[in-house]
Amino acid sequence: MDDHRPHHPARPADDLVPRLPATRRARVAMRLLVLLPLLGAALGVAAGEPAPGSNPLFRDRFTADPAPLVVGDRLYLYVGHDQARGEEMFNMREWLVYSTTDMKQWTDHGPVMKFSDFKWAKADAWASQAIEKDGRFWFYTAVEHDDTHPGKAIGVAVSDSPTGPFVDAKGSALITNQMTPKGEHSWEDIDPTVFTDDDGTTWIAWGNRQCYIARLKPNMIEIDGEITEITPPHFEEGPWLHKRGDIYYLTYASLDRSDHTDERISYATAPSIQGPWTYRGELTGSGKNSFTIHPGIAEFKGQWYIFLHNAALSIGDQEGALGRRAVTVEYLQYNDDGTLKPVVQTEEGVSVPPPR
Ligand code: FUB
Repeated sequence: MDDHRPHHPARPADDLVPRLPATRRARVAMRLLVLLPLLGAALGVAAGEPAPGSNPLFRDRFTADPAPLVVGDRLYLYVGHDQARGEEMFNMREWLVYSTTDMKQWTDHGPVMKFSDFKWAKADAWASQAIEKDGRFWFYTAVEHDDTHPGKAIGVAVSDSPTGPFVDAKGSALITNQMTPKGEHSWEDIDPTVFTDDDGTTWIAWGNRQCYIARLKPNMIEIDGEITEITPPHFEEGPWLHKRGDIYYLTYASLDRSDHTDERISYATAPSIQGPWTYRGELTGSGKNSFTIHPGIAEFKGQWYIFLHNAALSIGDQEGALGRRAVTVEYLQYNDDGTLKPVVQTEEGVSVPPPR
């Protein structure tokens, strides 16, 4: 995939003065080393501090599965809290939310809910998404159901505020593994994405290996009618529904097992939420050091963004890993025909202007 970024501000000082004699280059490089911190200070960036808006977004905790929600002039970002230690695979017990008004400075609102707030769930605060409807906030979550309905399940919680706290809105799972008998594995029913169409109908899509979609009733806590399978090519998990203009987008974590071993992001488009969906290919490469990757898309103040995660962050003696990920953000740009421009995952993130 081509890097369509016009420049790379993190070039080493040596590259900036390649044609000067060695002693002169050393002197110029020394001056740059002295001047760069002063320039940073003038721009309000402390020495050694990443520029606001650069990746990963949060560096004091491991975060994964980003899900943005715009409310008024603020963008809220719901994430899973990765707490795996050592060789542990996943250890996710709660969801966190952060918010921003400028995509550079973030406010940490802390945990909004734990998996244990669903009395019928026994583990795993996995990928989730919040949506606003009729002035309330509905949080659709992936968790592990207790032994009455073995396997992963989808719950729905509600709050009067985007920062929670969220409480179980139904008292039982919205979707259980038993409702989608095709899948042969127990984690088929994960990663809900919710989307309200122009006619006011809210849809929920989800899945692992199989991707499903269904209408929600206006009460937001019941499926309305049939569950339909819409699995696009190489679908693995993490679907995200959005619409721009007349085009519907289904963006997801894909795994082309003939070609690579870590997930990438791919997408499909459709003229209607009910399809037909046309596969449009890969949008990103893999997340650094990470088997998983997960898309969350939003338009905010006239600019489109895609949130992702990788495993490039270390905190203390804990290095990035499958269960220690870090959320990132990149600009999302469209071609004139509505297809998406390839997204390159960068350290600069949105600390630099969008590519032209
Ligand atoms: O974070 C746990 C699981 O890993 C999510 O539900 C998947 O999307 C993958 O990111």
